[in-house]
Amino acid sequence: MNYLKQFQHIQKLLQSSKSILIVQADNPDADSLGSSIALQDLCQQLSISTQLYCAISLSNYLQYIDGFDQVTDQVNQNFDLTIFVDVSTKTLINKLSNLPLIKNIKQKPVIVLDHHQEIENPIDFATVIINDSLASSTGEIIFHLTQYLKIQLTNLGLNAILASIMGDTQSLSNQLTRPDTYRIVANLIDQGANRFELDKKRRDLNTLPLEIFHYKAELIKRTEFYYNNTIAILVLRQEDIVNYSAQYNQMALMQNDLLQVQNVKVILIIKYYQDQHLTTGIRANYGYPIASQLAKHFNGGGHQYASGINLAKQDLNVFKKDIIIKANELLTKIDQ
Ligand SMILES: [Mn+2]
Repeated sequence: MNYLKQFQHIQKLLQSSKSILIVQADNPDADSLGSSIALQDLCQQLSISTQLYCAISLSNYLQYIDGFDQVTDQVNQNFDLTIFVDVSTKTLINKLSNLPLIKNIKQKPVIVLDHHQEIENPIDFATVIINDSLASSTGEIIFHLTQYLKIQLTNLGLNAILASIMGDTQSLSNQLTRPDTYRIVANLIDQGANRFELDKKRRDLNTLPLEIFHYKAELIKRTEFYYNNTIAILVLRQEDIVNYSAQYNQMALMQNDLLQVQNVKVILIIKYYQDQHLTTGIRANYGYPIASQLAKHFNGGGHQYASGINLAKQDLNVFKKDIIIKANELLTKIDQ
């Protein structure tokens, strides 16, 4: 995708801004965090002040990314431009949509930078949108923006983009990784990013407490398999979320192992909250790119191999039955 027109527009918007609000969606991850920090670094070079906002508090597993502490859910309303990173659907800014802050955001220019494939309920109040599903990550788009603006990021910003790319490509191993992704990573490292250090920090942070190791055994036992073991499904309840989610992200804990189980093609990790709201993380194995389609069927979104759903007021058993049937339908289509 050629971003020239959008970049020209973004450049103009940046030139007329003194203070920018950078917003992550309700599903913050390494990409949205890395993108926010990189944009903050970019803005600093332009003497623009920034506030990094996320309505949801970031999971501790993201602490390996320097700049983690910059993100807050308390902002002052004194900004003149908003940039949404790694999101282009209103469904994933649900929390923000119910706050007075959204009114202020809508009265001023809005930039959306994203790379998600299936978009339901798009952010319709944006001034400029870049949504490139060929980009490995939003961080990659921001890398191109820095090149276009001829801005030299500091090592903090360079490492943040690297964290974005590594996060969304699972360390350059999944289908989002293209030749260009390697070139960008090489370029970042040339400029001073340090992959070894970033990886080490992430591994050190993600060492398993013994309690989590034992909890993992419990989750393995609780995982159900359907349709000749092609679909693995795990339901997490309020107590799982309260007792463990902040300490260790269950998807990160389980996904690699579940995707390695013989015959498994898609995994579904459902978080069912006390108020009957639920989220579902979907991951698919290579050759079965159904994740975004499956999520879309339930008003969610994402990529071919990784996506998510976020729904209010659901009957768990009905939802579970529906999603298993729909997943099987999509898998069967591929195998026909
Ligand atoms: Mn992303």
